[in-house]
Amino acid sequence: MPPVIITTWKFGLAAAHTGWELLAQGAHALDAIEKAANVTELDPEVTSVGYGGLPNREGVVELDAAIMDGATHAAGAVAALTGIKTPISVARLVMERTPHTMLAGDNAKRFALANGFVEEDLLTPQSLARWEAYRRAQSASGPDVAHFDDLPETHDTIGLCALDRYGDLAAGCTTSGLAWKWPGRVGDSPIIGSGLYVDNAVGAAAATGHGDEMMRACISFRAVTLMEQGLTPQQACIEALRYLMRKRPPERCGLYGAAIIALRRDGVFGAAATCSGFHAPNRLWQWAVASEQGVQLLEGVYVTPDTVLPALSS
Ligand code: SD4
Repeated sequence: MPPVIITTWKFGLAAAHTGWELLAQGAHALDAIEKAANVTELDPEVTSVGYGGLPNREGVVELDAAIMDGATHAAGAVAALTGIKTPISVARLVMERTPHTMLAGDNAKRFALANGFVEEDLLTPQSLARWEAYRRAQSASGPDVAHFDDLPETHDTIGLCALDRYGDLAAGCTTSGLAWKWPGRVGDSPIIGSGLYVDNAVGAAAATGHGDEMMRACISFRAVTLMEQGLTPQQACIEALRYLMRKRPPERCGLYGAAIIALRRDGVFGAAATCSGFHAPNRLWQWAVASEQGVQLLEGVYVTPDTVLPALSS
């Protein structure tokens, strides 16, 4: 089986590259997902994931992450984790060393520290300066920032799906969530079925965007289920978003961005995003693919509730 890894966003290129190198050397999909996600988590320039991620409204970086193994259907997640740079690796240990699927908050940190992780300051000078600017704007203009999607680079998750040479799939998701979120807010990313889902017999999916909307529609589970019903990965991504927009129409619920990537067990992949939130020149829906054909950055497709499904071609 020729391996392939897909990731959300342009900043996922480096992760895709690392994941692909591991897969090409014979790594299992689960290991490729974790190590690839770590690349983004540790990059201080990525302001929406791991170290350097923008904090909550009180200036605390709270991280959500999850990982899921197609071979065993096991999953692990952490929510509102503070002080640990690589939350997806903690999520993996939740999967492997506890009888549970998710640990949250201070007790997730206690678990991480007990398992050898080191507590570190996740704020960079840049993310601290942006939080201070947000605070100044708040005191000047009023109580709340309602439209997260209006703000550049205030959120974006790296979601990843991989297929290894043994025919096994895995998926991962890691994020600092929405900048300036309420303390304790948990988004879609660590929720199995929302931020990610994988069924080795079908395929994998991972999501990014406004989690408070997306988690109401379990869109990763939906995309995998749609593939199971015979839709292509591209069709499944489009249809999962059309479902979300039927239930939560942007004109009624406010503009929000939502995007999803999907990888079928035979290596065919697809992706889609809502127009609202993800099509402005400074906010294109881009995603990365790494395979034997090299590492590519792709854009689109953009979906509205009226989008017609493309013909079933692969
Ligand atoms: C969240 N889904 O916490 C994440 C953020 C994100 O593009 O992916 N934004 O809601």
